[in-house]
Amino acid sequence: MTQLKTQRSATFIDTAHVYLKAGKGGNGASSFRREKYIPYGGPDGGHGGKGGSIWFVATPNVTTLREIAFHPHITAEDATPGGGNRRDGANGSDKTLYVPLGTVVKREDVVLADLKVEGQRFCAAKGGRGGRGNTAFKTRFNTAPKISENGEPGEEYEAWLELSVLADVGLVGFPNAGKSTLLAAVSAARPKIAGYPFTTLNPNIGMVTHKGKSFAAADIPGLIEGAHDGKGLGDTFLKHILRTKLLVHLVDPAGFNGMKPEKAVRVIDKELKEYHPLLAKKTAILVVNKSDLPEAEKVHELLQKKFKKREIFLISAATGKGVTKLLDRVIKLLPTLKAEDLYQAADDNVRFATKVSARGFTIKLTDENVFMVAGAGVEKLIAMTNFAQPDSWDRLHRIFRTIGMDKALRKAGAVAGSLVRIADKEFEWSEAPIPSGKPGKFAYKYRRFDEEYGDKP
Ligand SMILES: Nc1nc2c(ncn2[C@@H]2O[C@H](COP(=O)(O)OP(=O)(O)OP(=O)(O)O)[C@@H](O)[C@H]2O)c(=O)[nH]1
Ligand SMILES: [Mg+2]
Repeated sequence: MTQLKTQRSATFIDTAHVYLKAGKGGNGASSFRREKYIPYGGPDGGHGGKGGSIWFVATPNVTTLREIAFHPHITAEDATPGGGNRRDGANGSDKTLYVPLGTVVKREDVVLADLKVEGQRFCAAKGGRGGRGNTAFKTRFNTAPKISENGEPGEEYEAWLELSVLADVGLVGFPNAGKSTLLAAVSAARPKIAGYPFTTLNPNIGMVTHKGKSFAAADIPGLIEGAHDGKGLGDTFLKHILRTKLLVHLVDPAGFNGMKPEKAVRVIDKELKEYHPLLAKKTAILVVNKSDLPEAEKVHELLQKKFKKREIFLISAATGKGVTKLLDRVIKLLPTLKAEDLYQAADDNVRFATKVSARGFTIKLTDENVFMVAGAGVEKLIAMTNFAQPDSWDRLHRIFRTIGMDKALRKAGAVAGSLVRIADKEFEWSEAPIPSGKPGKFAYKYRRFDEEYGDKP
């Protein structure tokens, strides 16, 4: 934690909504060796390169998500296609973005990664694999394949990055209790301090060094009754202290807006608990601040009576009285406490839809009588098929038959002339059987509907 840099009261952008698009794999090539004196040179089409991936790396040198929030379109480089003479395409370069320690990456509310250790890397969007060149499709039966795959598209989605500050100690309390004054007294942070409520609008973090030990303390805006529900500056900042190990709860002996200190303590306790049960479980030290005020001592005694089980300190953040004793206690307590793990990052296998097999697909009939086929596997297959090659069409038909799509379509009511849509491609489904190599077997012919490539010859 000691690597955390002092965060002066800069605007604190703590979420970023980003669009990730990893690089597309390069297309494979279909080519044949053509050389003098070498008749019937075999296929020599190289494979496409691998598309670049997008990585997030945790570093203490960055403290906000500001940069990323301002440049939300994040792409990694596409790969280049393979060529003749077995030349493989070049890989696209990866894109690496540095994020602050404590950054959580989410996709549709699923936590993908929780980056809290320096140097921790997370591949947020995987580049597409390169399409295979026709060398890969050579078999004993087809020594001259005119089939090559297109590159796989890179992973693409919208992600949310969230930063919850990794501080060891969280300063909480009503507005005006002196939280910022205390942070300024014990660290190099220079938060705004003033004699009115809600002076602090954004969290501040400061490194405290005391008797050779260091820890990070976060000062968050004051809480009021109903804060967990969004009152005042509300719950926006409570998440920053979710991961702290220790709470220092500051109490103003003058109370707040006519509320007595004892009630004020209970209100804050309740707000913390309502926001998150974890906050109620954290060790919390009560600190009566402003001991230079005449009523402070009495309030301290009263609270000691009312909250017998709790540790209660009496300090003056302004004069420094009692602060050393408080810090002595904090550095003694910290090593005995641990921060809870808030998130369980999702399994990698759940994340990469590209690992889904082609067999999983659904068929839906739309109002316009189009059979919509959906499924990560079949969509990827379509993206990787080179529709300019008749042999690739045949290969697609064979795969469709193998995975049971013909059967499923017929069962769903498809007849000759029915339209079938998969990803961005539309086909005309024809019952007319065509001979398919092996005698006695029939293939169902999918015909391209649009004009881009013309019909299958
Ligand atoms: N007399 C006295 N005044 C103090 C002491 N500590 C803080 N104050 C004053 O209390 C007022 C509020 O202090 P802040 O540190 O801004 O309080 P805060 O808890 O950060 O308030 P918010 O940011 O609004 O939540 C300021 O006028 C401080 O000068 C203290 O020990 N003694
Ligand atoms: Mg403040």
